[in-house]
Amino acid sequence: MQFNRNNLSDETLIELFKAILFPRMIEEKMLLLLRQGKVSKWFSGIGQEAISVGAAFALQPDEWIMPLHRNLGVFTARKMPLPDLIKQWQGAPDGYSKGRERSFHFGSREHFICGMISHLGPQLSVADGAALAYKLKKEEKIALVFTGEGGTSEGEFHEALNVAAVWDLPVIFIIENNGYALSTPVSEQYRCQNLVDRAKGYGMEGVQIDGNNILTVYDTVKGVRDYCIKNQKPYLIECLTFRMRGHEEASGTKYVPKEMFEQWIEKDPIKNYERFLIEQNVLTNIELAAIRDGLKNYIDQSTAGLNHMHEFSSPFFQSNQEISKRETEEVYAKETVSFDDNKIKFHENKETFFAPLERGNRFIDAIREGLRQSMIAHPNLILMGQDIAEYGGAFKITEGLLGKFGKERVRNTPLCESAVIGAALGLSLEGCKSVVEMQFADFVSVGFNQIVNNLAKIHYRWEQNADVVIRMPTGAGVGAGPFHSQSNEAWFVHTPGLKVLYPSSPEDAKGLLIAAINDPNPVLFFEHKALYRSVSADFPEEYYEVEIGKARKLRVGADISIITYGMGVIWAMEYADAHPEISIDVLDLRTLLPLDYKAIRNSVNNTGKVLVLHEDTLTGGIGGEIAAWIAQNCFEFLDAPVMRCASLDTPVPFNTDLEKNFLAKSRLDEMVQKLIHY
Ligand SMILES: Cc1ncc(C[n+]2csc(CCOP(=O)(O)OP(=O)(O)O)c2C)c(N)n1
Ligand SMILES: [Mg+2]
Repeated sequence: MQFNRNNLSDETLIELFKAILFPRMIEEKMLLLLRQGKVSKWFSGIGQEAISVGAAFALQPDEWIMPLHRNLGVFTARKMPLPDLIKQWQGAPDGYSKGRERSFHFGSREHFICGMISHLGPQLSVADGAALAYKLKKEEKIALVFTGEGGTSEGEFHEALNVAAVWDLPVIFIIENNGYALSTPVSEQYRCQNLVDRAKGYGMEGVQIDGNNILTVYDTVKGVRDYCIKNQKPYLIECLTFRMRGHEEASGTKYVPKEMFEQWIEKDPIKNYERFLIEQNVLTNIELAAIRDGLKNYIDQSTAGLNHMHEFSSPFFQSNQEISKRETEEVYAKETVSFDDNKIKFHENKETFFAPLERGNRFIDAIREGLRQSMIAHPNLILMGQDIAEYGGAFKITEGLLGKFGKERVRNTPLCESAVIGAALGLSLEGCKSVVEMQFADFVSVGFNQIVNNLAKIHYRWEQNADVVIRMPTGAGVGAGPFHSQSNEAWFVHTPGLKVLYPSSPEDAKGLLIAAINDPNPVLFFEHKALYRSVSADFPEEYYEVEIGKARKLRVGADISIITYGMGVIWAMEYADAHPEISIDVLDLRTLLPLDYKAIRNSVNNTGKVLVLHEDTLTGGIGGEIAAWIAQNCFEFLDAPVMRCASLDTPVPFNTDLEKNFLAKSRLDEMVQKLIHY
């Protein structure tokens, strides 16, 4: 192995040596602790340390790194105290993730390390977002993200590299090509000669390097960092290396030919570097031994007297109730990460803030106005979506915003929902808010993983908020067929960590959208397409919030309650107007997660007969949840079973007659009559 010290001082060479040796020695100790049941299983980075350490050293300490499961060297290079890391590996309640996450699946704002989710690829897009924030704030920084060669087969790799290239983002993508993805060798993973060849296809530069040579890694990443900052471009680095242990500790390596180990042990990143330092007289054998002893002592001290993993006598755990209360509360963020207002400039004078509306009082105008005022209120708010800039979006909601706020903040995106939602999370790391427009709510399925696994869980896992609103033009009744008509709110209501809003009037649409943007948590904001231009009603001009989690009583009645939301509200009110002989209590939920149980109880109490109405299909719809809650909590008020009126359990049909039959509205009268006559 050829080492080139360039003009690195002896001190730097020695510092790098200590930094590469440290994770190796920690892992050797971890093997013992694992056998004693004192730490959990992890993914070994033995043999690959030069990449984690070399890359982390080439960055400034306040530049975000998105590591993966094999990157202990990143955590140690960022100087996370070993005793704290050990608590994390023990699942201790006072560890980085408070016992909520496994080995390396956590992050730390203090160390600018963004924790991975198990799905691997999503990290790549999050790095895009952090890099976008640097770019918008004109900071001379890059984000750096790791992937294994297996992870390069994920769609997210393609999406994230493409977005980084199209948006000229200063982000470094590092592939750690270690020969295997679990048991799958590279020959069963990809067909191109070298993974770095893909850089060209994305329109970015790339280089393949020896990932076991720490000086090569350090020097390359340093140079590439300068390039990315100067040219405002991304870069792909493929590091060739080898995984010297099983996929996960204790999972075996039977599938790896013995010769491979023999070949790669010769290329061990530490032994070779050590030899080089001795040959160059940078270190003597005595000094080397002293470094080892020093690290060993520190590791021994940090691990002395550890409990068995299951033996916490923790002051944190008092009663089940207290644990549950804290656990559920901490799923959501209370505050947003602070942001320096001066970094992204206003494109509109604040005086125009309360300028009178020019654009009428339709549902669509209310949403646009909510967006416009929020863009002024938050200079750190970025809008992203397909065709939202010049074109104004598929429904023209964002029309005119580009002219007021500029192309940096009103961003057309390539066709890649997952990368854009991941990038939105990356923006949050740097204190930026974002609103992502789905062209149709149906298309959120290809960004689903980022929402339900990354955005939704991140605050619970390591206290980072995801300050993202996802706008969802939803619903049927417009003859648009199975993939432009779905109601998919129930997918998200089932996911702790999200908030789900679904207004039915212009006033609520504007106020709830503003509240959603002000809220530091990820919010799914459903907008029924058929309401955009069909519903008009005055809404306040000022910048106001409608409180999240509060239902609205639209009509007080004594015979039956209709509990509903979205288009269901329009149907219920029409029905009530057309049937003055029935005294109907109508409750518009407005927020589906969290539900307003107090308002629901009130309505049940008024009538004793409840119909839950929604456009979504019946099975697994929110109606089931509400009905179950009422049965359990309001049984004494009930004079009839809780009934549900929902759309047919089929995809949404295209033909207008079929669609009419599909929709819940076609069964509303039947269900009301059934309930009344029960
Ligand atoms: C979406 C997804 N599919 C499958 C897995 C299971 N899995 C975890 S790590 C891994 C192999 C990853 O290989 P590679 O990207 O080469 O990284 P390495 O483990 O070699 O460092 C697999 C299949 C996963 N975590 N996520
Ligand atoms: Mg691999």
